[in-house]
Amino acid sequence: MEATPIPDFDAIIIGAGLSGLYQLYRLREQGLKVRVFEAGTDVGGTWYWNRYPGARFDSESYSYGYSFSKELLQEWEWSEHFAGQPETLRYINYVADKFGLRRDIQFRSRVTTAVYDEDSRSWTITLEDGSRVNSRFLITAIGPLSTPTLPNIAGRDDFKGASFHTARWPKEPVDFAGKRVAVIGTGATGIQTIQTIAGQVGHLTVFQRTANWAAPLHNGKIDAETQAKIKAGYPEMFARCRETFACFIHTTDPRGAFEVSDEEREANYERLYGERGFGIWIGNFNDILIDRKANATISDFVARKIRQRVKDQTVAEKLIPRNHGFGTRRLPLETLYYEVYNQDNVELVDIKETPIERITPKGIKTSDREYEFDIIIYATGFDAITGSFDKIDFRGVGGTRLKDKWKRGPETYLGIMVHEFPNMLMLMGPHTALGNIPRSIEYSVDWVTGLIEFAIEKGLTRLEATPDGVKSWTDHVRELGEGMLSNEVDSWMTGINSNVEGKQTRIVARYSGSAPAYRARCDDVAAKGYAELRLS
Ligand code: NA7
Repeated sequence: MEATPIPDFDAIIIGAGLSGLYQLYRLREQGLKVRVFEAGTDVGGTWYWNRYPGARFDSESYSYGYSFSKELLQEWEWSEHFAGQPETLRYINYVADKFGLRRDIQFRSRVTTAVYDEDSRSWTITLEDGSRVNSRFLITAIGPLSTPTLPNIAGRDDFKGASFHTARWPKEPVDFAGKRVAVIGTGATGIQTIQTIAGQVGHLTVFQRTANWAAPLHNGKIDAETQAKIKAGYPEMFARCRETFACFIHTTDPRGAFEVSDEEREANYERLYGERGFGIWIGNFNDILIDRKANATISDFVARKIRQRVKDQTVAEKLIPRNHGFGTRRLPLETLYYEVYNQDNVELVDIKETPIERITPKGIKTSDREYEFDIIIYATGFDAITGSFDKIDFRGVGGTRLKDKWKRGPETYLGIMVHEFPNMLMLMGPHTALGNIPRSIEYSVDWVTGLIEFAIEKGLTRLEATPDGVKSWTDHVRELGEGMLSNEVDSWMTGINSNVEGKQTRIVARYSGSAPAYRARCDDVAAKGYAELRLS
């Protein structure tokens, strides 16, 4: 009989972003042989790729960093309440250097296929250059928003000027001075880009298909006194993040919007509109995201703010969303975004009124006229959550393709495992709690590490989710989504991407229960010796 080959590695991790780096750190701590494969030329994932002007946190910096190392927490100083991308990338590099992570990361290495072999109970991955590597465990750390999509508009390649997708921004600075610039897309990315470049360009034209609700970020520098308080208060702050619904520092108001008087409600909205960060979204009344009438009160409040901030009322009306309520899509946070439209050199084109017909060599042609540009910026988002899985050909038991298995939407066990894909573990895959993402990452990585440790201790070489386990988790995730207004709206959170074939039907791609409930469920599985899994 032929000897079963010994895998090259105990674990392969795909991706050197926040998830992949921490997973590498934890598995190395266990003494395992691990290799990370990363498509980019350096660490950082989302923060490596998204170098567009104005890219920045919407979570408070200090609540976003890793919490696993006390030393790191004390050494690193965030300069702003919401750090910009360059600072965040510096931070991630600092972490990689401090813990010597780079030596186990292979850069410029895009994984194209991952195939499970039953005989050796291992995964073989193939890289773009054709090389192959084999491992017992395969961990995907490929990010929920990492496959950018360009708009499906005819003539994109005809444009003679410069064009960029925000998530593939060049490392060299782009000079906007005196340039005629177009931005297509007004999601969180488009809004950050627009407000940042509006003061640098010659002329800016924003092509908006759907207006999005946005609220002020209220960023600011962190002074020495606040810095000291932050450092002293880390344990309490992380404890708080563990208790809140989505791991942010903001706690949902226990009251409903109609449990207070009209004056009190208005005063509360006014206070939240004036406070830093996601409070107006996540720290608001407990029914604004589930009750239409409650939601209408905050939507009406923010609409009034837009009308006050934008001078031309025709433009203001175009910027007020009509097809969804406040907070039912991911809320962009802004800094003087609405005021941009008071500038003489900025124009808003509503492409529902005058649709884009094509990109031309000179610019963009709508049903109304042709606009000429030097630069076109595509802030058109991502093939979210499942998109990065679709790009790798994952083959499980008997050659089963993950893409086929998930044709009608993802089916997972705890968002971490898939039936017929033994020893494959997903970080921030579909059906997990996202929220303040590094908090969710640290939990998932610790859970996955615990499972691998358990397997090694018990001499187990095959871990698989059962069909029952997958069905019950997938049903649970669907049930949790019922009644959430966000699940009745088209957005990346409901798996919609107008530019990707087959992504026009809403799916439940995210776990929308509370993070503490998610952790309690996963902790229980671990405490019971992972008995819900098929182990051998
Ligand atoms: P989003 O939020 O998906 O926004 C993409 C934007 O691009 C949105 O305004 C889209 O309009 C617009 N878009 C997409 N395709 C087209 C075409 N073909 N024509 C015109 N306009 C188009 O992506 P972001 O990058 O802003 O943010 C993603 C997440 O990253 C964000 O939520 C944060 O969590 C970080 P639509 O609304 O679909 O009509």
